[in-house]
Amino acid sequence: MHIRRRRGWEIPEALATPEAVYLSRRGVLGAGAAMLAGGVMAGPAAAQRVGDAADPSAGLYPAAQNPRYTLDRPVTPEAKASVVNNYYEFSYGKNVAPSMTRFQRRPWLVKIDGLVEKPQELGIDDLLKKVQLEERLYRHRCVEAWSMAVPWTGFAMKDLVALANPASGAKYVRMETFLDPKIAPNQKDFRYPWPYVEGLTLEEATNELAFLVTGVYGKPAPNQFGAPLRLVTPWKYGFKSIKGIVRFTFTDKQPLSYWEEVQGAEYGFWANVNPKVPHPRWSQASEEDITTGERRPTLIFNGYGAFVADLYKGRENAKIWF
Ligand SMILES: Nc1nc2c(c(=O)[nH]1)N[C@H]1C(S)=C(S)[C@@H](COP(=O)(O)O)O[C@H]1N2
Ligand SMILES: [Mo]
Repeated sequence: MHIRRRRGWEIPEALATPEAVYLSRRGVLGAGAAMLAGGVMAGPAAAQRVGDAADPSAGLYPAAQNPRYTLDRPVTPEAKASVVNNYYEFSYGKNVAPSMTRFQRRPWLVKIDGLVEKPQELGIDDLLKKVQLEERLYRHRCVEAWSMAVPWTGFAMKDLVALANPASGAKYVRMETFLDPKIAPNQKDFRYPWPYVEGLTLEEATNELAFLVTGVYGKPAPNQFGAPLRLVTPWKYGFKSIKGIVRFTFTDKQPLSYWEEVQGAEYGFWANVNPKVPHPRWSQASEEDITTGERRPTLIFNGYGAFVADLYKGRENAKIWF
């Protein structure tokens, strides 16, 4: 006999009202983006060094939405999500964009090395030609106990893993953010171990949820979201979702991640969302919606257990929760 249980991604999307507003705006955004792309094409020099306003990949947006990933809450308005960010290289506060004036998203080289068939280095626009962009609506839960819901655009991380062709000994992917203190002022702050580093097991990296993000809200991601390439792992706390990635290293050793190095007693490698395991200094039982201020109960694996719980079978009592 079948007992049909609702799974995380089957939560009715009808609850997501502002999303309808956002979707109806997409047509307009798309047209604007196409015009920008035209402007960039007109001047080859401009296409090499671009900031927030123009992006040579703008013509790839908006990408089709994958209906498999639905929300149980409204999409966070872009105006809000754009001013509540974490990007320590630029600011220890939440409004990061004003500190990113020197950041340039092109040229942007991505290195793939370590235990791979053949190390490669490719420009972000060449990488974009090898993958299929899609839009996904994901919940986003910061370890600081706030949350939002974001329409990300990107590609499945398993496609990058396939491109890398890791050797049989590879067990982890280590990711690194760019390092340039002239551009990111806080990288001069020697209290912190720059560059930002994160890591996933190969099983996690090839799980369908692991998403490499290039855009948000139907257009190339504004700088503060981690343009031109960042990770999103929605079942983990937000600090796992490393921004401004320039390097993927396949390795047999568990990477030491940035926050683990800063404060290992409070932040670990796994960082799976669990309402029952408090941070040493605060509860994780509930979270605050950054738009409405409403508190809602936090869900185990941030509500994505149907996708990822199997990855951790038999390890529920291990340190996989921080
Ligand atoms: N390179 C880098 N990546 C980073 C961070 C950072 O400070 N530097 N902050 C992390 C944290 S704590 C969170 S919650 C998310 C925030 O992503 P958002 O600004 O898109 O909401 O980015 C993560 N990625
Ligand atoms: Mo975070």
